[in-house]
Amino acid sequence: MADNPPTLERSVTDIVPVPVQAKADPKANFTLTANSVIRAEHQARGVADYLAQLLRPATGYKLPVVERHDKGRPGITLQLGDADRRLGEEGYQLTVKKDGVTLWANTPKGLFSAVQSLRQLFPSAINKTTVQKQDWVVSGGTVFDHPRFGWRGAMLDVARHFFKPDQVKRYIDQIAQYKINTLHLHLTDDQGWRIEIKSWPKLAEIGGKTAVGGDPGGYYTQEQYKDIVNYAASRHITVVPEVDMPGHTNAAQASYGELNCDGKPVPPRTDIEVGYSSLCIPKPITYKFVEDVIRELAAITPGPYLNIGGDEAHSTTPADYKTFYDKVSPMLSRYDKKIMGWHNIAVTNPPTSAVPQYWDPATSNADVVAAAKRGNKILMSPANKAYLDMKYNPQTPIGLHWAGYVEVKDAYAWDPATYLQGLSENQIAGVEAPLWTETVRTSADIEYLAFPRLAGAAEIGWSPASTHNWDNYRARLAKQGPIWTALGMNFYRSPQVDWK
Ligand code: TNX
Repeated sequence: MADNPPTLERSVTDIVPVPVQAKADPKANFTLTANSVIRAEHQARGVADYLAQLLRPATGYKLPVVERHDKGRPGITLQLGDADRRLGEEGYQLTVKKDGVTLWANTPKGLFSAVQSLRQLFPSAINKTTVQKQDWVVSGGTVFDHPRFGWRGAMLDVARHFFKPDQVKRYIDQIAQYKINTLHLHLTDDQGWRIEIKSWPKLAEIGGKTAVGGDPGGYYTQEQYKDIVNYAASRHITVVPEVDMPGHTNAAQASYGELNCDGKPVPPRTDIEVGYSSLCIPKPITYKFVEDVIRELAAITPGPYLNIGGDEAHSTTPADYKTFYDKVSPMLSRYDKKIMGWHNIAVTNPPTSAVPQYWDPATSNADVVAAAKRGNKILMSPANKAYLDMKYNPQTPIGLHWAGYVEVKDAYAWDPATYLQGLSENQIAGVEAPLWTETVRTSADIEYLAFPRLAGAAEIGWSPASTHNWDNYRARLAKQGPIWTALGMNFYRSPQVDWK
């Protein structure tokens, strides 16, 4: 071994999202070898197996998961419980020393966060799926880390374009790297209905057939949806399903004539207009339909929230909008779920457990501030900062630009706690980065728009405001590029970042 420690690709101070505290120690680098083990007690076994699965393909090592007190061989120890209280549920401590790595957290979720940080301390080639002949040196040092906000989300619109379960899982794995803990699935819209509802089978059979521009549609059976939810849970990600209403409902209205005031099904639509559709507010069957959907969706969704839409209901009068939610909002608690919805629902005086998601670029909104004063926590997704479907610049081949061009710096340079006038940090649930898919057709398209901007949203949601610094961020972001390349991911090589 050489006297000088090797220069590694990243150190603990390069982690994205940047940790609360990190201290690099190049003399404490650890080398993973064919002899290494992963030590974990029973309840940390799931995270240990996940870590082993991440490290085995590229190293070709066995990396057996053994009992925590099995001290025979060097390796990575997952220590669960009795960690610093400031770490909360999702925080962790990470120590890399010459003789081993220790991850310590109060919960398996915290250990999972630690694993995501640890991955970044390995050479990027650790992410390849075939055996690489090289040394596996982990950057030495210590990390003490916990999130600023509890809700750090990504949304995928599977309605405008349909993405198969494997594509959704691929995205889940990608967002998990940045400690995103919520996946909001936009399951229904004018152009497609993507979830099997057994009591209304034509929603999927007819409404599932279409997609934007005449592209192939599709839908998830309830079994497939549950499988996605379980996969997300294995990555400590909670799924929030959205059924958009009372607008954005053309696919449902094309499937069932009874959902229209005139009793006739509307023609399916595959263009990208918004604001023309509405459920028929006076008809009782509308509420039978909504309740059936909520009941079935609640039964297959273990997470606490269902998203009941509420955006751009331009064809529903304000009075009808209020009538609609007065009937629909109480349904959620009947099925033991809390409401998530677009911020427009703030005018309907939802229960304080509801989370309105703020999407407007405007920096003031009296209705949302009033909801926050009543006790609702607000999820921040201002379109000019957080929307992953906005083009980066006029040359970006896919994406929209109604909220402006959103370069990597724009997506990073904002503070969720101060963005909306009149709100303060404790009124914010967190940050979500939505990806609408009018122009997005493939996984490569998803990745091109989400990366690098999703990493920025994740850092804003996780890291302390005091760490916010563009120059520091862009230098760390540059070092994520080789990881994405090793993972076979597409990403936008923004000229704002000096990619290695
Ligand atoms: C607005 S903002 C929408 C979506 C579109 C998106 C495109 C909001 C809650 N709704 O229907 O897909 O813009 O960027």
